[in-house]
Amino acid sequence: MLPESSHYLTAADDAPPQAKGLTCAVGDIHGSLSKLQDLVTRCERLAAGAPLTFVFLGDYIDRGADSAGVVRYLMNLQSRLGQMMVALKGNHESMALEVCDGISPAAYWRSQGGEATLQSYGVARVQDLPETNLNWLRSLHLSYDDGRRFYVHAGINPLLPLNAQRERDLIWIREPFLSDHRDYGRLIVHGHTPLESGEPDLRANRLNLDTGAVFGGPLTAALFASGQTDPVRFVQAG
Ligand SMILES: [Mn+2]
Repeated sequence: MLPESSHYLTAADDAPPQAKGLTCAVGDIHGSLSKLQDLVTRCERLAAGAPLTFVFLGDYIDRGADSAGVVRYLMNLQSRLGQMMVALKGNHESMALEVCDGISPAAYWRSQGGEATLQSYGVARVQDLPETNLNWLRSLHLSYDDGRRFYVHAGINPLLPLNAQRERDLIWIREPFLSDHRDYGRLIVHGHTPLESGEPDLRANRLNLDTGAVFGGPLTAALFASGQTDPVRFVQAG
């Protein structure tokens, strides 16, 4: 057990190079293609040519109408942006891959929105998704640290250091993370737990960007500048 004082990373510990320019973090999409296109366009317009890194927080598929379109759009964006785009893995991508690999039965995932994903691809089984799409889903990252903020799908386990987190917590956790008030040395930027208000939830130690785009809310992005930790503004679509 580490002493409390060294429990979390501080800005000086293993700090990666600070992201230059702007960073745009995008909450849970769940097949909401038109909101995604609209949001990306707005963020690029706001950046006005300054270097802009996109960080997508996961849950691209399931529940919504066009998961196939969302995955294709993000794959194309990745081709265009290269290292200026980071795509994280959500629990819905994880569930789909576990079904694909025979680790989990299909029934639970299908009942959690997977059925809509299969329909959008026009296939009966997740194994029949295009190989390029499955490979892209497998390539997703679990977290991204820009030196001021730690980006994940769901949150972190407050009892573990940021560099020793477990996959299951990063993509599934709600409590005790959501009620934890400790300073982790980074602002935790996450989604996964929809906010009925339709507004992002900025706390001292975390920022939730899941404004329930697939449940009728907007899709939300936070725009960060390199010189400060809290977002400089929010951008919403839909
Ligand atoms: Mn989720």
